[in-house]
Amino acid sequence: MLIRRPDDIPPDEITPEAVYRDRRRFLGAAGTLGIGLATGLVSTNLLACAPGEVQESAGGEVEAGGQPALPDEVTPYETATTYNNFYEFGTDKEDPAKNAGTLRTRPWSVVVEGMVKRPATVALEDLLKGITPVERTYRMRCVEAWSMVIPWLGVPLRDVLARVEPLPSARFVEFTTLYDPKQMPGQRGGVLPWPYKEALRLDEAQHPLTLLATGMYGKTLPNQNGAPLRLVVPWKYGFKGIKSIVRIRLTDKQPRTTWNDAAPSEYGFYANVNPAVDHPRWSQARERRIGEFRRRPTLPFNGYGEQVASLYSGMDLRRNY
Ligand SMILES: Nc1nc2c(c(=O)[nH]1)N[C@H]1C(S)=C(S)[C@@H](COP(=O)(O)O)O[C@H]1N2
Ligand SMILES: [Mo]
Repeated sequence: MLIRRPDDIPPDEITPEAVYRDRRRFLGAAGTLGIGLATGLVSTNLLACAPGEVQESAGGEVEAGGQPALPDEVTPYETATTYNNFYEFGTDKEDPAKNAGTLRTRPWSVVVEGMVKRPATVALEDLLKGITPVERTYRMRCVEAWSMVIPWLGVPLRDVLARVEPLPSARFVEFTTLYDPKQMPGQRGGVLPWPYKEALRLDEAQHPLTLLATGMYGKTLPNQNGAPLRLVVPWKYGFKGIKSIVRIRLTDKQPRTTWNDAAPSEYGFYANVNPAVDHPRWSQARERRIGEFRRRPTLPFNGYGEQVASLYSGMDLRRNY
């Protein structure tokens, strides 16, 4: 059964009619000015998180006319499944859709280990059995300054954690992607240290917005999107959303994470979406919603601040980026 919770993008925010009319008018205006398209093309060339030349559009942006938040429309399925970051299958956006067919997602087992009362190696179905699935439509903001809106299917990570019972000493949760260069050709090269790893603080992992996704758009997760199990943390940059998870480990020490290891000055552990903290090589103030021509302002915590900002009270979010 699909349940919509209030922490989704509220349906009236997905396409409020008045704003939608406004937006069409606005897009029309941008087109007439002939600058929206140029901005879009520049953003399309953003290289993935890897070191490389990233160009900021040169003064071609139009402000949102004082409108605080633009409407969110669900990104077309075709787009969300053909424009991907999944370096295990190549570094170009179209590579995962072309190459991820070699990933065998069944059978799939997950190791849950470390500081838990009930460590286990279980078939994915058993890990999730009995947990009420949810459907949540979330904005997804890549650190490369593009974004989408994706309806996920999955379970709250907190429900899975409750099942394995974290010990009182546990403070972090680490996730690991499958390592198998036969199935994942990108792992034969050294573009990243393999296997891909990510981690959350335990309270972030237990936040009700945090999902383990098994599907999107009402269907099973396509391989290129991280089948059969991927993390979704909507207030953080997309690279925290680790794909094809085989291991979940609870620990008392902050785990190392792949992008932070690869480029510590560019990608932090927290990676909360923050328009006020630029990436060293580009601005994070705006983003290109895939399918739109002009950039829109990036929202603090990707628009989920009301729900999650309290997790970070008292923390310096410039230092803990
Ligand atoms: N294992 C693994 N997980 C990963 C990545 C990756 O390269 N390998 N890329 C990350 C990045 S940078 C982003 S933006 C999202 C992209 O998810 P999507 O392709 O489903 O949109 O996946 C994240 N998870
Ligand atoms: Mo990303």
